[in-house]
Amino acid sequence: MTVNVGVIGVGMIGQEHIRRLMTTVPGAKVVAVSDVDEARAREAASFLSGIQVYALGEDLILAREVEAVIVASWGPTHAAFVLAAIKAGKPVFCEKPLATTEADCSAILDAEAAFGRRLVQVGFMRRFDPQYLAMKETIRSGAIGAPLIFQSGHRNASVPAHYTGDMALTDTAVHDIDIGRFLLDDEPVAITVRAPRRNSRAGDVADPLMTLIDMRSGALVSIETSVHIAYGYDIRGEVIGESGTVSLADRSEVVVRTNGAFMGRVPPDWRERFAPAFDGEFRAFIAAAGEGRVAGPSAWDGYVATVTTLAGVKALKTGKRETIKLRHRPALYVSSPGASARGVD
Ligand code: ISE
Repeated sequence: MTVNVGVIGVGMIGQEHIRRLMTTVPGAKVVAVSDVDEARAREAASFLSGIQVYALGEDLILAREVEAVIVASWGPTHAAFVLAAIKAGKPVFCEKPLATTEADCSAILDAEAAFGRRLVQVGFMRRFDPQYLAMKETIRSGAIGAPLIFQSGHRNASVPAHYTGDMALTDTAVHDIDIGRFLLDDEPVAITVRAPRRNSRAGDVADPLMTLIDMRSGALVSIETSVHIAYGYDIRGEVIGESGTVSLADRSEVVVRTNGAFMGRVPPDWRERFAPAFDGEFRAFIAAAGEGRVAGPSAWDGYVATVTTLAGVKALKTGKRETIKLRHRPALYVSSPGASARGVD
């Protein structure tokens, strides 16, 4: 069975998703595209056959040939497209952030609840990464005892020109926040953010940052973001438990020994590092959409991530520990991280 997909937003990530859907995801066919820049949409469509181009994302969502929607447009536009897809009863994959305000995230939760079942998958691809899944399985097995601390390191060699201000929280640490909830099966209750001496490459970007999140169980999540670190794209992670630790292993195809030293390879960017995770999230989306449902990270996960990053932006400004107040979790999302005994509302 083939799922006909419409893609809204054909910038770098949108084009990457189109390529993946057409080449590596079984059962997916991109049939429509839309972009705020119509010429760019036409150009993206010209590489594929039989694609409809829509000037408006709303029209793409309503188009008869479109069975599932991918939202990869500019963050502030996400909420309106996701709400329109829910209204149309179509499964929708939304890149992070789900929405840029708490009110818009909440409106999406309400719309899904009113529809009666989940239709939204959020693009937190790390949940499909084999290394993080192995960490999760180790914690679940009890091998390291109860998890007490998750230390995450998120390093980008560089970031694009449109990356400004506090995006290290809203665009970068947002992934660590989500994977921290997933690994610890816990919810955030407060956040503190400290900015040390700035990287001289960083311009007006707050970089690096150290973020500390208190979780409901009392566990701590610490996140180091360094987004101008030049040497490569490096994702670190370790969970410290009561009787052991589990960490992401360094992975390199080769180890080179020369001149009294040894070296491995660091990927240049997230496209390479998380390729298997992106494959996994779209396989899951298309397989579920083929059955008229969705799986993977939910609108609740998108909501918690946005509320947490917004509290982080405030904490960076105030220098204080800011409380994170989550709304009551609707029944639709009981299987989300934090819904266990420890995290129940
Ligand atoms: C980018 O938007 C991503 O999602 C990448 O995973 C992250 O590493 C990068 O910092 C973000 O800008």
